Amino acid sequence: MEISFIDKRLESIYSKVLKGSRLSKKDGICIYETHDLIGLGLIANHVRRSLHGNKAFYIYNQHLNYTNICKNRCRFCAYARDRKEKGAYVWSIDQIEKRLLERIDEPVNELHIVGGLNVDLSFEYFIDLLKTVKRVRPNATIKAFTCVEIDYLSNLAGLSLEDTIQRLKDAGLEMMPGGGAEILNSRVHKELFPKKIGHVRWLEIVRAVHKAGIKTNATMLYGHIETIEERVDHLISLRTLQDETAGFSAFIPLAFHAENTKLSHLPPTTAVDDLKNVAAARLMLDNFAHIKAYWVMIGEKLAQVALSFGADDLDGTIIEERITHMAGAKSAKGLTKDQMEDMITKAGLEPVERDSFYHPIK
Ligand code: V47
Ligand code: SF4
Repeated sequence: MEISFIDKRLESIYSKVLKGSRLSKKDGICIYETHDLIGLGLIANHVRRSLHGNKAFYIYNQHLNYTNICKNRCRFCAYARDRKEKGAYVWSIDQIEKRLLERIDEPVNELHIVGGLNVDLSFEYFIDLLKTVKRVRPNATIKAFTCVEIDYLSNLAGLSLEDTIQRLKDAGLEMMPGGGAEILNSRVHKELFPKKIGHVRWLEIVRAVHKAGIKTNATMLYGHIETIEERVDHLISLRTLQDETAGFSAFIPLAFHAENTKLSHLPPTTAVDDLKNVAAARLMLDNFAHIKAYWVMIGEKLAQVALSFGADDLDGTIIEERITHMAGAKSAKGLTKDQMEDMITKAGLEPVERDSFYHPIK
Protein backbone atom coordinates (compact mmCIF):
# COMPACT_ATOMS: atom_id res chain seq x y z
CA MET A 1 0.00 0.00 0.00
CA GLU A 2 1.33 3.45 -0.97
CA ILE A 3 1.19 5.95 1.88
CA SER A 4 1.82 9.63 1.37
CA PHE A 5 3.37 10.68 4.69
CA ILE A 6 3.23 14.23 6.02
CA ASP A 7 6.39 13.49 8.03
CA LYS A 8 8.87 12.15 5.48
CA ARG A 9 10.88 10.46 8.26
CA LEU A 10 8.11 7.87 8.46
CA GLU A 11 8.94 6.69 4.92
CA SER A 12 12.09 4.90 6.03
CA ILE A 13 10.28 3.39 9.02
CA TYR A 14 7.53 2.11 6.72
CA SER A 15 10.02 0.67 4.27
CA LYS A 16 11.84 -1.15 7.11
CA VAL A 17 8.50 -2.53 8.33
CA LEU A 18 7.62 -3.75 4.82
CA LYS A 19 11.00 -5.50 4.57
CA GLY A 20 10.62 -7.01 8.04
CA SER A 21 13.74 -5.17 9.31
CA ARG A 22 14.02 -4.29 12.97
CA LEU A 23 13.49 -0.65 13.97
CA SER A 24 16.34 1.18 15.71
CA LYS A 25 16.38 3.40 18.79
CA LYS A 26 16.41 6.41 16.43
CA ASP A 27 13.26 5.10 14.72
CA GLY A 28 11.62 4.67 18.13
CA ILE A 29 12.37 8.27 19.04
CA CYS A 30 10.96 9.42 15.69
CA ILE A 31 7.74 7.47 16.36
CA TYR A 32 7.25 9.47 19.56
CA GLU A 33 8.32 12.79 18.05
CA THR A 34 6.30 12.73 14.86
CA HIS A 35 3.13 14.80 14.49
CA ASP A 36 2.00 12.63 11.58
CA LEU A 37 -0.34 10.62 13.77
CA ILE A 38 -2.38 9.20 10.91
CA GLY A 39 0.77 8.17 9.01
CA LEU A 40 2.07 6.44 12.13
CA GLY A 41 -1.29 4.75 12.69
CA LEU A 42 -1.31 3.41 9.14
CA ILE A 43 2.09 1.75 9.62
CA ALA A 44 1.13 0.28 13.00
CA ASN A 45 -2.21 -0.90 11.61
CA HIS A 46 -0.41 -2.57 8.72
CA VAL A 47 1.63 -4.64 11.21
CA ARG A 48 -1.40 -5.34 13.36
CA ARG A 49 -3.38 -6.57 10.35
CA SER A 50 -0.56 -8.72 9.00
CA LEU A 51 -0.39 -10.46 12.40
CA HIS A 52 -4.07 -10.73 13.30
CA GLY A 53 -6.13 -9.81 10.23
CA ASN A 54 -9.56 -8.61 11.20
CA LYS A 55 -9.54 -10.16 14.66
CA ALA A 56 -9.54 -8.29 17.96
CA PHE A 57 -9.33 -10.20 21.21
CA TYR A 58 -10.85 -9.83 24.66
CA ILE A 59 -11.18 -12.02 27.74
CA TYR A 60 -13.82 -12.57 30.41
CA ASN A 61 -11.70 -11.90 33.47
CA GLN A 62 -11.94 -10.84 37.09
CA HIS A 63 -9.43 -8.82 39.07
CA LEU A 64 -8.72 -9.67 42.71
CA ASN A 65 -6.54 -7.21 44.63
CA TYR A 66 -6.00 -9.12 47.88
CA THR A 67 -4.46 -6.25 49.88
CA ASN A 68 -3.61 -2.59 49.44
CA ILE A 69 -1.19 -2.52 52.36
CA CYS A 70 2.25 -2.05 50.85
CA LYS A 71 5.65 -1.25 52.29
CA ASN A 72 6.99 0.21 49.03
CA ARG A 73 4.81 3.32 48.71
CA CYS A 74 5.83 4.24 45.14
CA ARG A 75 5.27 7.93 44.44
CA PHE A 76 2.95 7.24 41.50
CA CYS A 77 0.66 4.86 43.38
CA ALA A 78 -2.72 5.95 44.76
CA TYR A 79 -3.75 2.46 45.72
CA ALA A 80 -1.32 1.56 48.53
CA ARG A 81 -1.87 2.27 52.25
CA ASP A 82 0.07 1.82 55.46
CA ARG A 83 -1.29 -0.79 57.84
CA LYS A 84 -3.08 1.66 60.17
CA GLU A 85 -4.15 4.12 57.49
CA LYS A 86 -7.80 4.74 56.67
CA GLY A 87 -8.96 2.50 53.84
CA ALA A 88 -6.25 -0.15 54.38
CA TYR A 89 -7.50 -3.69 53.80
CA VAL A 90 -6.42 -7.27 53.48
CA TRP A 91 -8.68 -10.11 52.39
CA SER A 92 -8.61 -13.37 54.28
CA ILE A 93 -8.66 -16.58 52.25
CA ASP A 94 -12.35 -16.95 53.21
CA GLN A 95 -13.09 -13.47 51.89
CA ILE A 96 -11.34 -14.31 48.63
CA GLU A 97 -13.42 -17.45 48.32
CA LYS A 98 -16.56 -15.42 48.99
CA ARG A 99 -15.65 -12.96 46.21
CA LEU A 100 -15.14 -15.80 43.78
CA LEU A 101 -18.42 -17.43 44.75
CA GLU A 102 -20.33 -14.16 44.27
CA ARG A 103 -19.58 -14.47 40.54
CA ILE A 104 -19.48 -18.22 40.17
CA ASP A 105 -22.34 -18.19 37.63
CA GLU A 106 -20.37 -15.96 35.26
CA PRO A 107 -18.07 -17.48 32.62
CA VAL A 108 -14.88 -16.04 34.12
CA ASN A 109 -11.87 -17.37 32.27
CA GLU A 110 -8.97 -15.66 33.98
CA LEU A 111 -8.30 -14.37 37.48
CA HIS A 112 -5.87 -11.47 37.58
CA ILE A 113 -4.52 -11.41 41.14
CA VAL A 114 -2.09 -8.77 42.43
CA GLY A 115 -1.60 -6.84 45.65
CA GLY A 116 0.74 -4.74 47.77
CA LEU A 117 3.72 -6.00 49.74
CA ASN A 118 2.01 -6.62 53.07
CA VAL A 119 4.46 -7.75 55.75
CA ASP A 120 1.65 -9.35 57.79
CA LEU A 121 1.05 -12.07 55.20
CA SER A 122 2.98 -15.34 55.33
CA PHE A 123 4.23 -17.35 52.35
CA GLU A 124 1.59 -19.95 53.26
CA TYR A 125 -1.13 -17.32 52.68
CA PHE A 126 -0.07 -17.09 49.03
CA ILE A 127 0.04 -20.85 48.58
CA ASP A 128 -3.37 -21.09 50.20
CA LEU A 129 -4.69 -18.26 48.04
CA LEU A 130 -3.64 -20.01 44.82
CA LYS A 131 -4.97 -23.40 45.94
CA THR A 132 -8.30 -21.88 47.00
CA VAL A 133 -8.75 -20.04 43.73
CA LYS A 134 -7.95 -23.22 41.79
CA ARG A 135 -10.41 -25.24 43.89
CA VAL A 136 -13.26 -22.75 43.51
CA ARG A 137 -12.58 -21.90 39.85
CA PRO A 138 -10.77 -24.94 38.41
CA ASN A 139 -11.34 -23.89 34.79
CA ALA A 140 -10.08 -20.32 35.02
CA THR A 141 -6.40 -19.49 34.49
CA ILE A 142 -4.62 -17.95 37.46
CA LYS A 143 -2.60 -14.96 36.24
CA ALA A 144 -1.07 -13.67 39.42
CA PHE A 145 1.72 -11.63 41.01
CA THR A 146 4.16 -9.24 39.42
CA CYS A 147 7.94 -9.68 39.56
CA VAL A 148 7.86 -7.29 42.53
CA GLU A 149 5.74 -9.77 44.48
CA ILE A 150 7.86 -12.74 43.31
CA ASP A 151 11.02 -11.04 44.58
CA TYR A 152 9.27 -10.30 47.89
CA LEU A 153 7.94 -13.86 48.23
CA SER A 154 11.34 -15.35 47.56
CA ASN A 155 12.77 -13.30 50.46
CA LEU A 156 9.79 -14.08 52.67
CA ALA A 157 10.03 -17.81 52.08
CA GLY A 158 13.83 -17.83 52.25
CA LEU A 159 13.85 -19.77 48.99
CA SER A 160 15.79 -19.28 45.77
CA LEU A 161 13.97 -17.57 42.94
CA GLU A 162 13.65 -20.88 41.10
CA ASP A 163 12.23 -22.75 44.13
CA THR A 164 9.81 -19.90 44.88
CA ILE A 165 8.46 -19.96 41.34
CA GLN A 166 8.17 -23.75 41.45
CA ARG A 167 6.24 -23.69 44.75
CA LEU A 168 3.81 -21.11 43.34
CA LYS A 169 3.48 -23.06 40.11
CA ASP A 170 2.71 -26.26 42.03
CA ALA A 171 -0.01 -24.38 43.94
CA GLY A 172 -1.71 -23.20 40.73
CA LEU A 173 0.14 -20.20 39.28
CA GLU A 174 -0.15 -20.41 35.48
CA MET A 175 0.72 -17.00 34.16
CA MET A 176 1.94 -13.60 35.37
CA PRO A 177 0.72 -10.08 34.57
CA GLY A 178 3.13 -7.45 33.34
CA GLY A 179 3.04 -4.90 36.16
CA GLY A 180 5.91 -3.60 38.25
CA ALA A 181 8.24 -2.76 35.36
CA GLU A 182 7.22 0.92 35.34
CA ILE A 183 10.16 2.39 33.38
CA LEU A 184 13.19 0.10 33.18
CA ASN A 185 15.71 2.78 34.08
CA SER A 186 17.67 3.69 37.24
CA ARG A 187 17.00 7.45 37.12
CA VAL A 188 13.21 7.03 37.19
CA HIS A 189 13.54 4.16 39.67
CA LYS A 190 15.43 6.39 42.12
CA GLU A 191 12.96 9.25 41.73
CA LEU A 192 9.64 7.42 41.76
CA PHE A 193 9.87 3.96 43.24
CA PRO A 194 13.17 3.62 45.14
CA LYS A 195 11.94 0.88 47.50
CA LYS A 196 10.73 -1.35 44.71
CA ILE A 197 13.04 -3.65 42.74
CA GLY A 198 14.94 -1.94 39.93
CA HIS A 199 15.15 -2.87 36.28
CA VAL A 200 18.08 -5.31 36.55
CA ARG A 201 16.23 -7.43 39.10
CA TRP A 202 12.90 -7.11 37.24
CA LEU A 203 14.48 -8.49 34.07
CA GLU A 204 16.28 -11.22 36.04
CA ILE A 205 13.01 -12.38 37.58
CA VAL A 206 11.16 -12.38 34.27
CA ARG A 207 13.98 -14.45 32.77
CA ALA A 208 13.67 -17.01 35.61
CA VAL A 209 9.88 -17.11 35.31
CA HIS A 210 10.03 -17.68 31.56
CA LYS A 211 12.66 -20.36 32.09
CA ALA A 212 10.23 -22.11 34.44
CA GLY A 213 7.73 -22.26 31.57
CA ILE A 214 5.44 -19.48 32.80
CA LYS A 215 4.39 -16.84 30.28
CA THR A 216 4.18 -13.24 31.44
CA ASN A 217 3.02 -9.94 30.05
CA ALA A 218 5.03 -6.74 30.07
CA THR A 219 3.93 -3.16 30.72
CA MET A 220 5.32 0.36 30.63
CA LEU A 221 3.99 3.13 32.86
CA TYR A 222 4.25 6.34 30.82
CA GLY A 223 3.16 9.94 31.23
CA HIS A 224 5.04 10.99 34.39
CA ILE A 225 8.71 12.06 34.51
CA GLU A 226 10.15 9.71 31.91
CA THR A 227 11.77 10.97 28.69
CA ILE A 228 11.06 9.70 25.20
CA GLU A 229 14.51 8.15 25.11
CA GLU A 230 13.77 6.25 28.34
CA ARG A 231 10.52 4.92 26.86
CA VAL A 232 12.34 3.67 23.77
CA ASP A 233 15.10 2.09 25.87
CA HIS A 234 12.39 0.35 27.90
CA LEU A 235 10.83 -1.14 24.77
CA ILE A 236 14.24 -2.23 23.47
CA SER A 237 15.09 -3.94 26.81
CA LEU A 238 11.86 -5.93 26.55
CA ARG A 239 12.51 -6.79 22.91
CA THR A 240 16.03 -8.02 23.74
CA LEU A 241 14.76 -10.25 26.54
CA GLN A 242 11.99 -11.59 24.31
CA ASP A 243 14.62 -12.59 21.73
CA GLU A 244 16.22 -14.67 24.46
CA THR A 245 13.17 -16.26 26.16
CA ALA A 246 10.12 -15.85 23.88
CA GLY A 247 8.15 -15.87 27.14
CA PHE A 248 6.23 -12.59 26.82
CA SER A 249 2.66 -12.88 25.69
CA ALA A 250 1.33 -9.30 25.46
CA PHE A 251 2.58 -5.79 26.04
CA ILE A 252 0.35 -3.20 27.71
CA PRO A 253 1.18 0.52 27.75
CA LEU A 254 -0.15 1.97 31.04
CA ALA A 255 -1.17 5.65 31.01
CA PHE A 256 -0.26 7.35 34.29
CA HIS A 257 -3.14 8.71 36.42
CA ALA A 258 -1.97 11.33 38.89
CA GLU A 259 -4.94 11.92 41.23
CA ASN A 260 -4.28 11.03 44.90
CA THR A 261 -0.57 10.40 44.21
CA LYS A 262 2.58 12.33 45.12
CA LEU A 263 2.64 13.47 41.49
CA SER A 264 -0.85 14.97 41.47
CA HIS A 265 0.50 18.19 39.91
CA LEU A 266 1.15 16.35 36.63
CA PRO A 267 -1.38 16.67 33.79
CA PRO A 268 -3.12 13.58 32.40
CA THR A 269 -1.74 11.92 29.28
CA THR A 270 -3.21 13.14 25.99
CA ALA A 271 -5.07 11.02 23.44
CA VAL A 272 -2.23 11.58 20.95
CA ASP A 273 0.37 10.31 23.40
CA ASP A 274 -1.81 7.33 24.32
CA LEU A 275 -2.13 6.35 20.65
CA LYS A 276 1.58 6.91 20.00
CA ASN A 277 2.41 4.54 22.86
CA VAL A 278 0.24 1.84 21.32
CA ALA A 279 1.77 2.39 17.86
CA ALA A 280 5.33 2.56 19.25
CA ALA A 281 4.80 -0.73 21.05
CA ARG A 282 3.40 -2.42 17.93
CA LEU A 283 6.30 -1.21 15.79
CA MET A 284 9.24 -1.59 18.18
CA LEU A 285 8.14 -4.91 19.75
CA ASP A 286 8.37 -6.91 16.54
CA ASN A 287 8.71 -10.15 18.54
CA PHE A 288 5.58 -9.64 20.69
CA ALA A 289 2.41 -11.23 19.35
CA HIS A 290 -0.06 -8.99 21.17
CA ILE A 291 -0.48 -5.34 22.15
CA LYS A 292 -3.31 -4.49 24.52
CA ALA A 293 -5.25 -1.25 24.60
CA TYR A 294 -6.11 -1.16 28.29
CA TRP A 295 -9.50 0.57 28.30
CA VAL A 296 -9.38 1.13 32.06
CA MET A 297 -6.50 3.57 31.65
CA ILE A 298 -7.17 5.22 28.28
CA GLY A 299 -10.96 5.04 28.42
CA GLU A 300 -13.33 2.86 26.43
CA LYS A 301 -13.58 5.25 23.48
CA LEU A 302 -9.87 5.72 22.87
CA ALA A 303 -9.22 2.01 23.39
CA GLN A 304 -11.61 1.38 20.50
CA VAL A 305 -9.63 3.80 18.30
CA ALA A 306 -6.37 2.16 19.43
CA LEU A 307 -7.52 -1.01 17.67
CA SER A 308 -6.61 0.85 14.45
CA PHE A 309 -3.24 2.05 15.85
CA GLY A 310 -1.60 -1.31 16.52
CA ALA A 311 -3.61 -2.86 19.36
CA ASP A 312 -5.25 -6.25 18.81
CA ASP A 313 -6.61 -6.85 22.31
CA LEU A 314 -8.85 -4.87 24.67
CA ASP A 315 -7.92 -6.86 27.82
CA GLY A 316 -11.11 -7.91 29.56
CA THR A 317 -14.39 -7.37 31.30
CA ILE A 318 -12.42 -6.93 34.57
CA ILE A 319 -15.49 -6.39 36.80
CA GLU A 320 -13.82 -4.54 39.66
CA GLU A 321 -10.70 -2.50 38.89
CA ARG A 322 -9.13 -0.70 41.85
CA ILE A 323 -5.57 0.44 41.13
CA THR A 324 -6.33 3.00 38.42
CA HIS A 325 -9.68 4.07 39.84
CA MET A 326 -8.01 5.07 43.11
CA ALA A 327 -5.83 7.35 40.93
CA GLY A 328 -8.83 9.04 39.33
CA ALA A 329 -9.66 6.90 36.26
CA LYS A 330 -13.09 7.84 34.90
CA SER A 331 -13.60 4.64 32.90
CA ALA A 332 -16.13 2.02 33.99
CA LYS A 333 -15.11 -0.45 36.72
CA GLY A 334 -16.07 -3.32 34.46
CA LEU A 335 -17.65 -4.00 31.08
CA THR A 336 -20.01 -6.72 29.93
CA LYS A 337 -19.18 -9.20 27.19
CA ASP A 338 -21.75 -7.47 24.96
CA GLN A 339 -20.11 -4.09 25.52
CA MET A 340 -16.67 -5.48 24.63
CA GLU A 341 -18.02 -7.15 21.49
CA ASP A 342 -19.89 -4.01 20.49
CA MET A 343 -16.75 -1.85 20.80
CA ILE A 344 -14.84 -4.24 18.56
CA THR A 345 -17.60 -4.76 15.99
CA LYS A 346 -18.18 -1.04 15.64
CA ALA A 347 -14.45 -0.59 14.96
CA GLY A 348 -15.02 -2.85 11.92
CA LEU A 349 -13.27 -5.84 13.49
CA GLU A 350 -14.24 -9.35 14.49
CA PRO A 351 -14.43 -9.95 18.26
CA VAL A 352 -12.72 -13.09 19.48
CA GLU A 353 -13.22 -14.09 23.09
CA ARG A 354 -9.98 -15.74 24.18
CA ASP A 355 -8.44 -17.55 27.12
CA SER A 356 -5.23 -16.35 28.80
CA PHE A 357 -3.12 -17.99 26.10
CA TYR A 358 -5.04 -16.49 23.18
CA HIS A 359 -6.95 -19.65 22.31
CA PRO A 360 -10.42 -18.70 21.11
CA ILE A 361 -13.29 -19.66 23.43
CA LYS A 362 -15.77 -21.75 21.56
O1 V47 B 1 2.41 -2.16 38.18
C1 V47 B 1 0.17 2.01 39.49
C2 V47 B 1 0.49 0.71 37.35
C3 V47 B 1 0.25 -1.53 37.28
C4 V47 B 1 -0.74 3.78 38.69
O2 V47 B 1 -0.56 -8.02 32.44
C5 V47 B 1 -0.56 2.88 37.65
O3 V47 B 1 -2.50 -8.30 31.54
C6 V47 B 1 -1.47 4.38 36.17
O4 V47 B 1 0.15 -4.17 35.47
N1 V47 B 1 -1.65 5.31 37.12
C7 V47 B 1 -0.75 -2.63 37.53
N2 V47 B 1 -0.91 3.17 36.39
C8 V47 B 1 -1.62 -2.87 36.31
C9 V47 B 1 -1.01 -3.88 35.38
C10 V47 B 1 -1.83 -4.55 34.36
C11 V47 B 1 -3.06 -4.03 34.01
C12 V47 B 1 -3.82 -4.70 33.05
C13 V47 B 1 -3.39 -5.85 32.46
C14 V47 B 1 -2.16 -6.36 32.83
C15 V47 B 1 -1.70 -7.64 32.24
C16 V47 B 1 -1.36 -5.71 33.76
O5 V47 B 1 -0.45 -0.32 37.28
C17 V47 B 1 1.34 -1.29 38.27
C18 V47 B 1 1.78 0.09 37.87
O6 V47 B 1 2.67 0.04 36.80
N3 V47 B 1 0.03 1.81 38.18
N4 V47 B 1 -0.30 3.23 39.83
C19 V47 B 1 -1.32 5.05 38.40
N5 V47 B 1 -1.50 5.97 39.35
FE1 SF4 C 1 3.06 -1.05 46.34
FE2 SF4 C 1 2.69 -1.68 43.78
FE3 SF4 C 1 1.63 0.61 44.76
FE4 SF4 C 1 4.29 0.39 44.46
S1 SF4 C 1 2.74 0.34 42.80
S2 SF4 C 1 3.21 1.18 46.28
S3 SF4 C 1 4.64 -1.78 44.91
S4 SF4 C 1 1.08 -1.48 45.37
